[in-house]
Amino acid sequence: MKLVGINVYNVDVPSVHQYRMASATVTHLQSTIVELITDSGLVGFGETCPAGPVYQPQHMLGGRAALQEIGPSLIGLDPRNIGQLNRAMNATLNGSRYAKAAIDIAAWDIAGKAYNRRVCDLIGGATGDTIPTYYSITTASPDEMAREARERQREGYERVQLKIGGRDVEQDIETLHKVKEATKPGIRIAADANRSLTSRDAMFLSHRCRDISMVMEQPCNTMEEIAAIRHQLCHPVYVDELAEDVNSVMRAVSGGLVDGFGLKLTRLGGILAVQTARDICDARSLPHTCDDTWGGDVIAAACVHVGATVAPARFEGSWIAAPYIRRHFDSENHVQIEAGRIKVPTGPGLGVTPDKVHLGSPIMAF
Ligand code: 0XW
Ligand code: MG
Repeated sequence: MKLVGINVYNVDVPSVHQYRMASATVTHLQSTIVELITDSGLVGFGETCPAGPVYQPQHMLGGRAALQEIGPSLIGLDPRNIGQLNRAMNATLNGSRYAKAAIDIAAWDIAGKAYNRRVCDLIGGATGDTIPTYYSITTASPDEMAREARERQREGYERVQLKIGGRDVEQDIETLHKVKEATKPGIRIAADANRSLTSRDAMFLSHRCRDISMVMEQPCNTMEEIAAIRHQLCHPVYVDELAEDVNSVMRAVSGGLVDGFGLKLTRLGGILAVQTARDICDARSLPHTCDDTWGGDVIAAACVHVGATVAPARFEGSWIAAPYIRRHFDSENHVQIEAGRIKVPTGPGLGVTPDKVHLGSPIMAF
């Protein structure tokens, strides 16, 4: 089987309402969908959708420029040989893993269809028919955030992530206490500062919330700041934005700098790379999520397939953007949440196919 063409599409992703984090606010984004076309008639889809240009260094136009650079070098390769495909991408362009990830995901989709297996079956096997997700509560007043946490727990979510930072730390401390009061025991809480806290405020917050069982996600901007205060905090520390690739995951783990991760598929480089990170976490009993920054059904399906292969005891869930955006790309088999869980797609490959009407004409073709 050979790749005979690649189409790249722009798909609008309007938000239900503003999603506010300390580092950035997400409203209307444009996702990038990649379609790999083979001489066998099989096609595969991948997606990459950075959460705006500020959340992390990756951004929409950068991803498209990288695809322009990589695309032509892949024609003629067998997309089922995903190792070779990744090596070819790396030989053509240094970095830009988030663009390469869209190709990698589309290649897994083709491999699954070619072998008549779901992606999760090719990468370790699924732990069940559904997997947990978590709800990410956007920055708002302490009362609003507590009310939202209570509602989501009622709906069935077992984990909430609260966006903190970017404001007076007293408000975040009040929020976390109110969330604890408003929810029943059993809910897992992540306080995600998205890089924004000073080491001073991270320490104030952790000490004033010491009775709250929660994890502190990406409290500060750099690994050095996190390392400096880590042992003065009362809470486990998870790294998200700084888990940039397999090597940074290895460095954080071997340096004893983290208690868990928010693993993002496209940031790490796709399904091949995130599997390695999953296995490193497994070897050190480190909990982690398997999600991405934003996007539609294609990237959501990829996250769910990888999430379905993580040991349940260490799995913190796959976050997907579905509750925050206005449209599904696949009107028939879209990825959706019910009572805090997501059904693992059942069709071969990713098990989702974006509707032609949403794709329009390609913005790039090779
Ligand atoms: C909750 N997320 C997965 C969605 C946004 O991209 C932010 C992100 C996070 O955990 O930082
Ligand atoms: Mg995070």
